Amino acid sequence: MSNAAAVPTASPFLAACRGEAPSRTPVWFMRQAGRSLPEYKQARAGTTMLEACSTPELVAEITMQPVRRYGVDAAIFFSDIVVPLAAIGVDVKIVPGVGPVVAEPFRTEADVKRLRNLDPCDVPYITEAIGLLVKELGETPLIGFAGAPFTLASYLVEGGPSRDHAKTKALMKSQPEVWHGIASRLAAICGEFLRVQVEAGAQAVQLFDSWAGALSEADYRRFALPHSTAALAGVANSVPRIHFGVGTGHLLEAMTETGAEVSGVDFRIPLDQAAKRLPDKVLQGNLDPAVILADDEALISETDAVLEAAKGAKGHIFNLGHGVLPDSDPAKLKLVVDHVHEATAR
Ligand code: 1CP
Repeated sequence: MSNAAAVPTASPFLAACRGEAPSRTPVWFMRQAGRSLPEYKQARAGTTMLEACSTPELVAEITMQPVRRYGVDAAIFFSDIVVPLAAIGVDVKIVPGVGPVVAEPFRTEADVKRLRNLDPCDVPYITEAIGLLVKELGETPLIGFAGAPFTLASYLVEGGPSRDHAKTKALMKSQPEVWHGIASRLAAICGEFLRVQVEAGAQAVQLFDSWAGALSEADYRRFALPHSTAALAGVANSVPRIHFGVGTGHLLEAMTETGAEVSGVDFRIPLDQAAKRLPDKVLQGNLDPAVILADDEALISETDAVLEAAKGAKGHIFNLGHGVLPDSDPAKLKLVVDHVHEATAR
């Protein structure tokens, strides 16, 4: 059963995802919900991140905030990559200013069994929040998301955020069967988490493999790619799938082997180069998020440079090359949205 059929192709975002010609270049921003918006800080006051993620009215409100303020062409569901892990009973907290912290890291054969499958009944608040959003969003599509198995596993194995992912890599090399046990269970959890969101009405999904760039191509192919492919298979032939990683210039081609329709490109690879390497893919990206902090003249010229570089691509969804930085001025993000829309209206 696909929800995509009911969606008007008038959506520039969905048209671009499908490789059709949109009425203008669509734009949305990774991490557009939360972070820099004053109305977000107000809505979140006194609530922990995971409490907020399991409160449907709050999730719907925070998801809507950037849509109202910026007029972006898609909403991204307000949640976090660790929400499905918390939902199956993993003791994970999101510590302000740090990120996800896991009380008992996963490093042994016995730990593999601590990862049970996700059941839709574990996340009723996701279905409920998306139900509220689909009504409120009208024509604007909602993007559901999940963390890719490698990125999620890195939090589980390290116990929290890590620069070098050393314990994760050591586990892969010394106990590959434990690694594949953890990653394959995570793939099933991610796939189900994406499926629940699509069933509830999400019209596209993004798989965030934020830290995959830490792997060599050979290690990516052996330890991460099969699990990301399995996660994305859960929603194949239903909605467009976007696949994104940071510092993954050396993995661009390998990452397309997951089958995702859209390749997210970070700000380190010019889109014209990405287009030559991936002629069959719609590209998403890739303004450096730091440029949002530059003056208006630089911001507009860098935005134009991204639009120009994307001209050779099969299709283009304008975005940042990674998430909105916390110090970003909302007025600058609005300026970018308006400029992309005006410059590309057909
Ligand atoms: O637009 C949005 O903000 C949508 C919601 C969203 C998304 C898509 C959040 C809310 N998190 C994410 C994805 C996410 N979470 C990723 C992938 C995207 C990326 O690379 O930016 C990752 C790696 C995480 C893990 C995570 N959760 C971190 C990063 C820690 C690290 O390793 O450096 C952090 C800081 C969080 C907490 C979090 N998630 C989201 C918010 C608004 C917050 C801050 C919570 C707070 O203020 O307490």
